[in-house]
Amino acid sequence: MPIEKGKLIDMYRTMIRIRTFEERVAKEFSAGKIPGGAHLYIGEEAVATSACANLRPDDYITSTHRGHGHLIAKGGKTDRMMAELYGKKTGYNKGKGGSMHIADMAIGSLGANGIVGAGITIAGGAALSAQMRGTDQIVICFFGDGASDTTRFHEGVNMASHWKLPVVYVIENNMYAMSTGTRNTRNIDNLSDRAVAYGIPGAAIDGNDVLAVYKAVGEAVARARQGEGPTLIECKTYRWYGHSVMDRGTYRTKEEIAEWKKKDPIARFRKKLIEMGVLAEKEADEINQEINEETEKAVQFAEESPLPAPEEALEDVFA
Ligand SMILES: Cc1ncc(C[n+]2csc(CCOP(=O)(O)OP(=O)(O)O)c2C)c(N)n1
Ligand SMILES: [Mg+2]
Repeated sequence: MPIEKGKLIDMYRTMIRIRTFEERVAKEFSAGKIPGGAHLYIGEEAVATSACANLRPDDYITSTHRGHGHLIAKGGKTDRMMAELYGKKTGYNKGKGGSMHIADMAIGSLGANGIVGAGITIAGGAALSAQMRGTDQIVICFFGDGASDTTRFHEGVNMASHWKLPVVYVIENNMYAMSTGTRNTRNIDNLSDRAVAYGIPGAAIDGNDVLAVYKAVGEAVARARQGEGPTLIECKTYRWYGHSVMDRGTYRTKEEIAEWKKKDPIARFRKKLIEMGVLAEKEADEINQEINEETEKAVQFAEESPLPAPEEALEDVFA
């Protein structure tokens, strides 16, 4: 089914929003404004954007340590995100969580997570809850190539398969887990082949192709919603920058990075939308401008917001 024009433009806007937000995060981190750190998603924007474009507001996502893109794609607000990264009281976690802990139950975002692979079992729990409550909500579970080697992957996918839970597993294979290259640590070309072991469908796709991701995830979402169980989709992509903003990236060659930048998901989608007659160059530039202004406002909001008070430190904790 063709995707309507407004939706295509929204997807383009979301990708620009993710990239612009993160470019600013990198800049403000270098300026000493953001404590802790952050893991940038730049280069992988097509995955979260097109996957989430298949969801309803009441569906869920689970995210990772590299979570800004997922949250933005599910409808997260960049001003509250930026405030959280700045450690300000107006942030998503009242300034007490930072980049790796942002969650927003109101939009079904069950949280970024510093524990690699932890979202896989959380997704299973959320999907089981939807199944038991008899809703047709589904969960998209994002995780990396590295996470696909953890026990949580094997336990979580097996159980979800057996119980036919409404989950779509999206592996973001960005070719590295910290400094470990995917190709140096596995004997299979496609991580999605692991689906066979759990008796569910699996597919490996070009994760920098917006429309390919949209279609593959769309089919898996429909399957999950109809009660037919999970699917494993591997999106092959690349992170343009270091593992985190503190990584100098000495384990990759300049040539490899340049090669992947030629496959820039945003530039490709922009070209495609212009060819399809969905956007004119000028309209695409206007979207960039609009998002630049929005991001500037988000930074201003973070700058001007107060820090949490010391006596609030023990609020919102379990013990
Ligand atoms: C359980 C656990 N083991 C190890 C780490 C340290 N660690 C943080 S990110 C990461 C690599 C994750 O790689 P991948 O799943 O491919 O995600 P990517 O960073 O590439 O998006 C590791 C090993 C951790 N945070 N949690
Ligand atoms: Mg990875």
